[in-house]
Amino acid sequence: MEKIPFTFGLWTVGWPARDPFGDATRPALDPVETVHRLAELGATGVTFHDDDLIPFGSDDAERERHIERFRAALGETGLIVPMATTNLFTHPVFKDGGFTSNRRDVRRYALRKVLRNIDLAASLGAKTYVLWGGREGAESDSAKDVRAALDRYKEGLDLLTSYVIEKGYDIRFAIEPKPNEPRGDILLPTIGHALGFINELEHSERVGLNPEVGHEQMAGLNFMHGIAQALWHGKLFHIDLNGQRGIKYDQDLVFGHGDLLNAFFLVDLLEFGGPEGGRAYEGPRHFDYKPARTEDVAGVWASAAANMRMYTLLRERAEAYRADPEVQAALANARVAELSETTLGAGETVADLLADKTAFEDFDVDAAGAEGANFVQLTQLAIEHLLGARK
Ligand code: DIG
Ligand code: MN
Ligand code: MN
Repeated sequence: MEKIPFTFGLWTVGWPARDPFGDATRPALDPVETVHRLAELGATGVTFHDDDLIPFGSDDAERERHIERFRAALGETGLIVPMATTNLFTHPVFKDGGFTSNRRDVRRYALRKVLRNIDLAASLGAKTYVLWGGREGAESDSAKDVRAALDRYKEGLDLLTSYVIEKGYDIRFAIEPKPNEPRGDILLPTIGHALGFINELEHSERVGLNPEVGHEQMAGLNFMHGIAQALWHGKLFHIDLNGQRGIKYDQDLVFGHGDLLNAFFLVDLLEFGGPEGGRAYEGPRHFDYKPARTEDVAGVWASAAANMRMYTLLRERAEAYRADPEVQAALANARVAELSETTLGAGETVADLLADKTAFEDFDVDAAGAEGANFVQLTQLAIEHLLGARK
């Protein structure tokens, strides 16, 4: 089997576990050490926010030193940088957002900060640039003119896409939706909102999605369904994998440590949902998670390994599920493949449909309504594979 392209953000394993209610429980991690440790664990790439790599406020000489150390570590390990992003959420200047701050001067500063990191991302070979608008939002409905905010968001995206096109960068942008936290209400809160917004952009072909498991689940949504729709639109440019246990604060758990069954069907979709049963998504399997605040540094690396193990085990289980003759029979019983048949036959017109008495006048709705759908058996079989009760 080809190597699964697992990637991690520097900020994930490097989280010192400071939260709104407590101090850090772990020391800061040197990005160079992270690169080496992730390579040892089997990751193929690493991602970063500008400030993860270059401390905010560094002068040019310090900036270059941090970048050169990072490049050297990449060279020594062979790790790649598929994605980069910008921190537009930590410094107080962004307390009302970056692209959609009410303050014009802050919006201009935010765009400059992104443009600078896009240049670095391009020099490192990144193909995807993520935009998580964690501070783009409001707590007070009177404080943010949402239509004006969307105008500014569009203005920002149109500027950035025009910039990468003019520079000839092989970079696409991926919006990462999230419904709330740290803002009371974040703009572009779900995959659906972001898809609608992308349609209005000048270079919409350069803008897609970076959905995160827990963020859709914080909104009570089915993440696998969201990914399926993102794929249907051709807009799954990247993905943030982690775990979430219900509608609560953003837990950023290890992948699969939340809704395990949905994680199973997500991996099944990504790995086997494509043409001829191949991959539906070829991009990085990127983990954006937080090692629990309770863990020490050894626990951090164990949790990083756990993400990859969870994905790999779920891939194995999904492969066995699809190969199981009983599953295949249950899928046929549930008429799952029939949904892929067009409702009208080739060349059939509305007139033909109107003339077809079996479609309406002679259709036995009671018999159809009485027929069992046989769906529960599919879930049972999936869980039995997950539990190792079936091979
Ligand atoms: C949080 O889920 C966000 C930030 O960590 C980052 O901007 C983005 C990158 O995947 N995810
Ligand atoms: Mn998250
Ligand atoms: Mn994320």
